[in-house]
Amino acid sequence: KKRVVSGVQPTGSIHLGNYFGAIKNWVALQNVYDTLFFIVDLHAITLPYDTQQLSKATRSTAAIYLACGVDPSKASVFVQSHVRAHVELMWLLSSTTPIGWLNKMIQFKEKSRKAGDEEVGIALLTYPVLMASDILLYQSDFVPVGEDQKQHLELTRDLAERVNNLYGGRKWKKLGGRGGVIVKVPEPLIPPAGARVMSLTDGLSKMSKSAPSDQSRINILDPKDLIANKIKRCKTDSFPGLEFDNSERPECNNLLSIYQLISGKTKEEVALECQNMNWGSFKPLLTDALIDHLHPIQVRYEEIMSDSGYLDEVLAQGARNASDIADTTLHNVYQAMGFLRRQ
Ligand code: AQP
Repeated sequence: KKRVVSGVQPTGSIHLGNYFGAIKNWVALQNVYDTLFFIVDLHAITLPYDTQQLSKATRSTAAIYLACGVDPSKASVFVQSHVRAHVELMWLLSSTTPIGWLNKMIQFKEKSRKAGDEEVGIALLTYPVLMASDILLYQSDFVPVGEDQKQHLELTRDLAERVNNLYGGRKWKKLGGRGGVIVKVPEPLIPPAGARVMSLTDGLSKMSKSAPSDQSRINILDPKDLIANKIKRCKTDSFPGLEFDNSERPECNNLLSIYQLISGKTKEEVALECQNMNWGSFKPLLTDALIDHLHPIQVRYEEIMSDSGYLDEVLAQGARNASDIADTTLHNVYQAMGFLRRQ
């Protein structure tokens, strides 16, 4: 089976964007591929964060994966920091990563500009090397990537080729390595169209955990009343009727897209159903569809969170599975790079 890896940061509330852009797709992928889904807690410390919240958010994110349908009998679910090899391989890869490659990363430029120089740790710059380590450790064939992660995956691919070229020579072959491939070069898996969910308060920005206003997103765990309130107050326009793909109506396009995703209907069905509606009739429809879809997930989430033994066991088993694969790659990289083998 081909292998797929992916993860979400435990940096805040998991929202509809994370759900449709990542977690919901994993549920389909786990039936086809050998899958590893992790909670990327080591990435969550690249910007200032609350130490009181990190472990809670990590557990909660894991429970959300399961509540959304990720099945630990099919996929390995684990916490990134529980598999030491991630940080270790990162150091080895760091020696091979030209700093110029990192300086070009758009996300670094944007996030560091927002945070200000005194707040920016070097981890924000070297974050893509950790991401490369997350992927290469597992010899992944495919990585699901949204638009904003494409550049980082490209760097991962370049880095894999560089490692294979630099260290995949005679010594590696003498050790039994074949074809100079120490780490597999991964391919992007482009998510289904329309999976980019935009903010409720600005149809041109993506829905995001780090946006200051909670009104801008629907979180997976939002109670009914809050969902109703957020939809009631979300940004709309005063054009007649409702339509997709009118560049002057980004909010309308986004709300219809959310309705399409959450109801499982086709774009054509939604366009037809809503073309003559006004906001007063559409908003209750969208609210009900959101509540109907999220309620069962929330019930499962509560069940999972109330049985901490179960969640701990899932994460422990996931970390064992992941470590088995990761340790082999790490060992190979050490060997290929010429380190003295521990006896
Ligand atoms: N609005 C979105 N629409 C579709 N997909 C999205 N993702 C995030 N926002 C949207 C996808 O969710 C996964 C989790 O990514 P992450 O935890 O690394 O966070 P992120 O990409 O930086 O996005 P967030 O959740 O909005 O966090 P902040 O505010 O920190 O930027 C990824 O697969 C991502 O594509």
